[in-house]
Amino acid sequence: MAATLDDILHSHRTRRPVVMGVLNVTPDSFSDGGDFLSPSVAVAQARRMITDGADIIDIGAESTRPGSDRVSPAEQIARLADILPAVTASGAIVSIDTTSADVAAFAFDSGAAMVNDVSAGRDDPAIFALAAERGAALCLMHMLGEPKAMQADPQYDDVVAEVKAFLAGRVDVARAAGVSRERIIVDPGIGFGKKLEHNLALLAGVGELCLLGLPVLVGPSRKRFIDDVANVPMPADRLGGTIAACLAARAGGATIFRVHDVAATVQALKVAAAIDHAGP
Ligand code: HH2
Repeated sequence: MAATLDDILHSHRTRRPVVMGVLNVTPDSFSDGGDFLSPSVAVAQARRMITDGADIIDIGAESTRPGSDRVSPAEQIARLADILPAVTASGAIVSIDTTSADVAAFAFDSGAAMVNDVSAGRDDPAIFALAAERGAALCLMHMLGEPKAMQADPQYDDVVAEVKAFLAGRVDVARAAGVSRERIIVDPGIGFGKKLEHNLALLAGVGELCLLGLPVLVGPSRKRFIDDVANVPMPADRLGGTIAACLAARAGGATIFRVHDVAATVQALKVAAAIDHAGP
């Protein structure tokens, strides 16, 4: 059975795995750009991910891949207008992947229950008050720099400690704007201003992020670090690496997995849980 929003927000306590299926309504996303621009194809993809076991559909209308250009809120809303309401109407829990309060407001008006903000409220601080007012769930992600230049030469002394401190600080800012702690999810932002060693350290160090006492989301799906490790140039071929990363993060305590390939991820999480239950 698909998780409720409460199940998702309590997943760090229950250890229930939650799968967030990615639906990019963009011409330029790094792995599925242009695939789901047509409303009928996008809605069919959302339905398929739900059938495959997705608990949340994360819909984005702006690519944040390295080097990407910004998309205005009006253009994001135009891309979403025929798609997001149809997905919420099908009963799915919808998350809007945006850093714009205007786009989030449109999504909430159309039935979305969550905002996934890769800038953690730094792009448009009004997003916190809006999430608070609507009682929405809020995912705060770490990113070093901006998508345009974030992969230029990211540097950290201690990436896990720095990401954890950043997230703790953004949680405080969100709470000061009225967001309930019970509605917040945190995410280390795999691939956002990180070299290979940083992505691996964060996946290995998820347990440290879990000490924040909030659900931890990870989004390793099809990302370039998998190519760096295993020489897989085509994003669509990176399923094995995606699953390995999800299972490693799960072992560290992450409970929410943002992926393109829902069925295979759900299968892997079920088998991992069954093995755990059989253990001593
Ligand atoms: N990754 C992407 C986009 N949004 N949100 C969260 N919370 N965590 C992530 O790791 C994350 C995210 C990038 O992946 P994708 O949506 O497939 O690509 P693009 O940004 O090119 O649309």
